[in-house]
Amino acid sequence: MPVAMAVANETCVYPLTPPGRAALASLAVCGPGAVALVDSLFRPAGQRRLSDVTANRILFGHWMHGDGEEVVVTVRDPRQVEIHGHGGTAASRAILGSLTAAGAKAGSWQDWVAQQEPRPIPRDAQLALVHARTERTAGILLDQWQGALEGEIQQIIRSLQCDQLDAARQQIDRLLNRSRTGRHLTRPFRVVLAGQPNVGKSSLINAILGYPRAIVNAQPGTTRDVVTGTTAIDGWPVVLSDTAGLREHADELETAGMTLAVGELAAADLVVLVFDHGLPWTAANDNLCGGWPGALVVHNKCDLPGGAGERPAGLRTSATCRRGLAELLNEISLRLVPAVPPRGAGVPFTEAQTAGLRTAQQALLAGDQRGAGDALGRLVYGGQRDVPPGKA
Ligand SMILES: Nc1nc2c(ncn2[C@@H]2O[C@H](COP(=O)(O)OP(=O)(O)OP(=O)(O)O)[C@@H](O)[C@H]2O)c(=O)[nH]1
Ligand SMILES: [Mg+2]
Repeated sequence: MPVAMAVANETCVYPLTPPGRAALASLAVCGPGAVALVDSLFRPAGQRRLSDVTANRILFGHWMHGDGEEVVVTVRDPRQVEIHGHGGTAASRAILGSLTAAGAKAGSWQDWVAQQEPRPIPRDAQLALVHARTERTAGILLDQWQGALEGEIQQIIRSLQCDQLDAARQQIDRLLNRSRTGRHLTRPFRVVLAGQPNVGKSSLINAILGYPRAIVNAQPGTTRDVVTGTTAIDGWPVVLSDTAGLREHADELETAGMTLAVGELAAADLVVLVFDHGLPWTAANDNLCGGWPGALVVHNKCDLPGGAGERPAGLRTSATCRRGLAELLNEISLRLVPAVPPRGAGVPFTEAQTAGLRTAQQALLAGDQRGAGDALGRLVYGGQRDVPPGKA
């Protein structure tokens, strides 16, 4: 394998902390020449040289010269050295530049993760973790890093090898049912509030976000653009979109806002249709409900006496009196994630994992046991490794 050999014989430097101002900037130097290379550029403050110390001993010193940048350096193992300096882009760039000038190849932090973790699913979980916005989503990704999804897929492969096809099918279905949640571990859910003008959409968004993100006014047709706010609901990352009120006889500007609103609705993970509890129920309201049958219906302004007419079931809120908000958030959470994966459960969190599971599902449906095993094996072992063949 000449390519793999070439990589194994290279000495590479990877920035481990993001560019920008921070307290610390860390770099890793990996490869057969790591210790010698860093030793040639590092001036320890004490007597001991880097090549003399045992693994994980921390040495303080300067970079390149006695009056160079202050750094602490530690040898993690004979092929890996870490350098920690003051945060800030210039200092870490200078250290990186001197290492590449001395022969190291520059890589990205993603390359470093890939180099440390050859197993595709734990590797991808580490890469995905930087995009987790809440503790809850980070916790689920940490489970995947620790082998939750990998373990469940290996279990399915074992089921296939033992001809337990029903069990394998159920296990695949269970994982696929969690893939929608998995997709949103790194990408927020999109929840769009829509309804007639003046029903209190902007007021509700502001009440949920806890600050006046959108303009509220007694004048119908106040919101024209799509106004978004990012928050977490029950630990799930959510982008809330406030949209222009939808009505039949609108002026040109309002119509442009409504076109934007409809685009936003089409891309939503959840539509919340807001109605004015104080106004009579209308045929236009029925049309809105018919247009988005899966929407969550909210009757806002429940502090006002109910308007005439029979209205569909829905939550009652008052944005101005802050009533019914906890119930609304609870219902949004339930609609977004109806079945919360148990702690430690496998959750597919990339499109490739979901696609691989679907391929396996289809292969099983077509009676192709071996094809299903191969698709699952590629997820666990990557493209190069041979998967133990199934019995079929
Ligand atoms: N009584 C009462 N008034 C409310 C409530 N929520 C909003 N309002 C009032 O209703 C009016 C319209 O509120 P907005 O939040 O601007 O309504 P909107 O649906 O965003 O309106 P457009 O942007 O025009 O589509 C304002 O005067 C609000 O103070 C509520 O729960 N109860
Ligand atoms: Mg508005």
